[in-house]
Amino acid sequence: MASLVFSSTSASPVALRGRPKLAIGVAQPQSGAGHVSVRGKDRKARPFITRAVAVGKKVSRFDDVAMAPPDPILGVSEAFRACTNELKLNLGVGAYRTEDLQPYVLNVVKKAEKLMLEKGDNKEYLPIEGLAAFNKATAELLLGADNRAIQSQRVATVQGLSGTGSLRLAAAFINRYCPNSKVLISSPTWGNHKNIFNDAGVPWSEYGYYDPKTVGLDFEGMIADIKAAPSGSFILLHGCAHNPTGIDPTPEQWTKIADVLEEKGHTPFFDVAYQGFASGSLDEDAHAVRLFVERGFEVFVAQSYSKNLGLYSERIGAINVVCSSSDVANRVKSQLKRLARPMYSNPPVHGARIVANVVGDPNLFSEWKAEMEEMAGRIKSVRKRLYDNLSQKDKSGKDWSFILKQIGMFSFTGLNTSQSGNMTNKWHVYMTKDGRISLAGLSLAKCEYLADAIIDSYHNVN
Ligand code: PLA
Repeated sequence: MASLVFSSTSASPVALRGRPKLAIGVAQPQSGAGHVSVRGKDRKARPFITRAVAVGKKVSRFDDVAMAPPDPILGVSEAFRACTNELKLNLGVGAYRTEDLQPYVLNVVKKAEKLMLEKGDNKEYLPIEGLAAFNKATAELLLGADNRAIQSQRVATVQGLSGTGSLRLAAAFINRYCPNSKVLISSPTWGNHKNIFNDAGVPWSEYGYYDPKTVGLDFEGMIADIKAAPSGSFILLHGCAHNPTGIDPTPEQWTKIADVLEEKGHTPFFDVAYQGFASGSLDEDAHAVRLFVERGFEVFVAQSYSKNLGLYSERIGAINVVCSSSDVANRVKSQLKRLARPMYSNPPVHGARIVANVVGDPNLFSEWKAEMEEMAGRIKSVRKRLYDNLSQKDKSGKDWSFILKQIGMFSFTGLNTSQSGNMTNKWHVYMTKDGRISLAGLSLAKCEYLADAIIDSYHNVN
């Protein structure tokens, strides 16, 4: 089918200023804004042919497609790549860099890949639900191998296209099977959550989370909003290392959150994108999820191996639905598979094999834990250095200690949109407009420069 049409009804081609004349083109419906048959229905054709005649310009049926704005997070990396200033620093996307600011492939990943090559694994399709060894490993990593929900086969696990794809699959499930429920997301949250639920047609609203006055958790607001939500809502919670704030509830606060969810008959929906990356311990970072499972909730959990195994581009993660019985889990899993099949058919195998090999081999597993601690440790040390530099250099008396209290990859600086703009325009520090910086992309050597940029932006820009 022709996607470009040319004037076909005009007697003579119209010359565009300075451009060659257009050829008389492909035959199209002759009646101007006529009718075309689309899947048996008569639909009114767009009047683009008429316009083409009027201006004599080559037109596309996609003329009305507007330019999409750059992605607020991944668009920052594009802008960074285009910048030629040698001082430039990319603190936009949450991607781990070495002290030399180079991407890092974990040694355990290289070892697992070597083993895979030696074994000569084939490239056959995976089942729709993914690699069995991966699904087993990922649920055990999340809940603990001896978890009763796993032992009683109450967990429906489906390999997903990393965290994002797993969240999207769960959102499609909610849309199909809980069509009258809404999802509550924290304010603020990872920017893509809203896109995911919007595209899946799941209504959402926000619950209070961040208190700008204390640069801490607005626990009262959070509880009040969760209480006020219609019973049976899904409450999206960040399992650990809340993005973008870096502020997590304490264990006592998690217990209270669970009380309210129980009272209201809400379903917890965890996004676990940073297990092991927040504290350096896989078990510690799974505390909240395990608490809810232990208390008998049915729980959704999306997992990602982008950060903790550095498998960003392998797109490996999972959606787990902890159900009240193995029978329900079987049915839920069958429907997740049914949703996945027309979307992407079945998931990619490479990352799944890496995870299964690393978790399944005791030596590689302990090596992984050591590497993860090292990565988490490097982030903690730049966090400390940045705080030291800010406190020493800023003579205004401002308290920067909130930076030390935040955990995970990010720091939420409290800089507003124009201050963040100054960071980029004047200092070539690329970051998201919400004031978030990825400490995983910062080196000790660059902390002082960053502190100067923050102090200037904070005090000299409104
Ligand atoms: N959930 C949260 C809370 C995240 O922060 C991210 C990634 C994901 C899910 C999805 O990651 P995945 O699909 O790669 O598994 N957030 C990043 C990258 C690190 C991004 O925006 O895609 C971020 O910079 O916020």
